[in-house]
Amino acid sequence: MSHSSARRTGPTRSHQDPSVGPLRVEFTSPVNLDQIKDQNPNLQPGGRFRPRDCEAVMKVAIIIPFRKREEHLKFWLFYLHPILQRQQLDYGVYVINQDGDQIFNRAKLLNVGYLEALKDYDYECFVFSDVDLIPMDDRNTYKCFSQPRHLSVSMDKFGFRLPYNQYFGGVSSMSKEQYLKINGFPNNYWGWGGEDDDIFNRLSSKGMSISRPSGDVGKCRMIRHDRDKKNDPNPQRFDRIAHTRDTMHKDGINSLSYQVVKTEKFDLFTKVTVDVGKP
Ligand code: UDH
Ligand code: NGS
Repeated sequence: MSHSSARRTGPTRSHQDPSVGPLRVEFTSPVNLDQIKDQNPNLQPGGRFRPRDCEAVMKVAIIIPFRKREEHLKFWLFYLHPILQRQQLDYGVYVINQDGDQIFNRAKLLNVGYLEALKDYDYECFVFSDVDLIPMDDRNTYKCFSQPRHLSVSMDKFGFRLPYNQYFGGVSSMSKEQYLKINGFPNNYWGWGGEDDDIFNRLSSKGMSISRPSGDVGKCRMIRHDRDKKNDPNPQRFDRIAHTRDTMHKDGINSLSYQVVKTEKFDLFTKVTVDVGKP
């Protein structure tokens, strides 16, 4: 089961290959939940896993902000469960589903995911992932590092490079300590854009730097989609990110309020449906 014993033999691999390296990722034929369940017999209810024959690398909660993206979630589960198991993580998958039809609030959902996952288990690391991003190399380990990690560094839609140096969107990870040091994430970015830049500002204001995999290992694909309803660009985002340092101590995990509507343990993930309110 050790990574070091794995050998890379070619540029492309199937996601089921036990060794590490580049993976073939495509979204042409749909996948179904029963098939994914059959292919992952070692999962525990709620989308939990821990390696049987060795001590896990880390206890990781994967938090996915979500609303009405069922097809994307199936691809995510199809690709990620085998990868996360090969990475020997003690992990759980939490889909944080925004209830109702108010404006979407990605960062607030991530805050909810942090707290709700901790009610389940003593997680030490949190990976925050958009539902439509799939890594193309399983050496991109979904764990935490001594500095906050940006994992989706080389996305197909940006021509496999960073769109800008401070970009922290898509998939990132933080230890509990790193997350608490910045008072979690902002709760008041309603609609699209800027919340990831606010998180970057929080980290840099606390003297942290961003750790990243190489461009090669950090390659990933985004499932193409149209703009969602109720997630139009937030006109306030530029003003907000200009003031992160002034607002971050009163807006974050210490000011988070929400109502859990229901928590469901499915075979492949735990779904927390939550009312996060409105602007
Ligand atoms: N998300 C949902 N449902 C929504 C909105 C967002 O699940 O209605 C989640 C999902 O995990 C998504 C993430 O929030 O991956 C980020 O939101 P986003 O997909 O809106 O951000 P992205 O940058 O798309 O991927 C922006 C609009 C792109 C329009 C492209 C037109 N060709
Ligand atoms: C920046 C946004 C980020 C966003 C990034 C990539 O401009 O939130 O583009 O967007 N920041 C602001 O708007 C202030 S993307 O090309 O993925 O749609 O993540």
